[in-house]
Amino acid sequence: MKQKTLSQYLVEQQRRDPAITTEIRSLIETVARACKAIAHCVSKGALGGVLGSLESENVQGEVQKKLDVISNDILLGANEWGGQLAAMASEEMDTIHRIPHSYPRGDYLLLFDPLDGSSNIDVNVSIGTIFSVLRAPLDAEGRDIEEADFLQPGKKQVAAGYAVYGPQSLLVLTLGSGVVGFTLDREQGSWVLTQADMRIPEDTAEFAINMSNMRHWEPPVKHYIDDCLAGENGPLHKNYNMRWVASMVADVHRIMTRGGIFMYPRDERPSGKKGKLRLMYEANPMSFLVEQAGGLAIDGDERILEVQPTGLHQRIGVILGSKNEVERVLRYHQED
Ligand code: P6P
Repeated sequence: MKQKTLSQYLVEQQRRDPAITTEIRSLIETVARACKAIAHCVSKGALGGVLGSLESENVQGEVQKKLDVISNDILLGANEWGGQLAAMASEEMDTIHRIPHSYPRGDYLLLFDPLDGSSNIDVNVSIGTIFSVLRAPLDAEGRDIEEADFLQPGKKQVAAGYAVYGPQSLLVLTLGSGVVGFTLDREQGSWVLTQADMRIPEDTAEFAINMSNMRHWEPPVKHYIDDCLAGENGPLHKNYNMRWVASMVADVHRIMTRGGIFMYPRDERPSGKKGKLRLMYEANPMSFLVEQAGGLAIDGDERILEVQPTGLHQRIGVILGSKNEVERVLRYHQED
């Protein structure tokens, strides 16, 4: 059967939905091309001199890995000249990156975690890129883009996606009408459509959480996990399995593929009050994808996509995945 490439898929989507502008189509193609370049760098590992850490720290106070900076530079370089964007924001950059005046300025804002799961780079465990597309505010015409222009709730996203650099390199994408998956054909150098309509099963018996943080969790999370561990004789009447890759893209992709619930909840430590994951370029894009695939994403109290951001790098508790299981955890938060 003739393979459908990302470009062909996007042209067909544009024909079906005029909201998918040529700017959006070419922006997604550019990001996908950048992810191909990152996948190539990642796959070289020690042979490419890309492993290990730098002396520098990012805005999160985390030691930067060489590949963090390489991936960030690839995304900046690929996306700044095309005319689709007004500005970019990244986990790896303290402030926003405005499009230089030497290039045409477009209507969209691109946010990304260029290489998520950095702690796994040096041990050859799947890592990935997460990206989110917003429309620049109409009142931004004729003035410089400011950080505040990025602070839009996740429900305003125009598109979102992630690439997973693992046994296969995959690209998972939503333009607001469902979720599709592509596999990188390394011989052709193209992203080929391999999952035409990704749907998350509404029920699950598999949870993903870093159990070493248990003593810091809020009571509803402790209560829920205790009930999962109680198994078929416990209040949830089923035996649960556990997974934790410590790469959000890998854990979320598993859930997009076979269901499950992913939890990086806020915790009671002052540092962990709002959680570890970042709202704008991790939680929001992943929540958009999960809900487009029939799942649900909350911070413990409300849908993540409804949260009004207050800072570009703000953190948030994340509980997402199979709809009925996330609704169960929401009830624990409401009743405890
Ligand atoms: P921990 C990776 O650094 C990351 O931001 C997410 O990809 C992942 O889900 C989480 O942190 C893992 O955190 O505390 O288990 O190492």
